[in-house]
Amino acid sequence: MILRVSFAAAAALLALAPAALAEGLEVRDAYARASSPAAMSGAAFMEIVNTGGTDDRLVSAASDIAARVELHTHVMEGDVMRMVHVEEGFELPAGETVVLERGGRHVMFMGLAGPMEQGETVAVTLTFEQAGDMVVEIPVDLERQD
Ligand SMILES: [Cu+2]
Repeated sequence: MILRVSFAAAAALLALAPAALAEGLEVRDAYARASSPAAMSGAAFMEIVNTGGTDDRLVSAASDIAARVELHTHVMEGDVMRMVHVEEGFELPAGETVVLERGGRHVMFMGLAGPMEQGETVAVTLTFEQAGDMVVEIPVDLERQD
């Protein structure tokens, strides 16, 4: 019972101060897409800028729009580009910008709860090793090519 109460208090604090907890990290130019209205999966792309003096790491992502959210990258296997789940997350060296982009690293939504509609936004919680949780509102852009 005591554990449950203190967990709730911690969750409330996270909800109140996401920006402060993610100090030193900035998410720019984020967008999300699915390949078709019937698609069961989608992805989000963005630039993550570590403006602080400490190395950090994006360890996980979560969202209500999908049953599972994973951090993925693409690897070449012979002539075939394949997506793989990056268990250790994405390293964010101090002072550097890490780009999540088509054909590269991305946030993967698996088992979409519904179609991703042009112009909607999806709320995604990014969890960083040092900075904690950051909630980003990511616009759905089905037309963007890069
Ligand atoms: Cu993927």
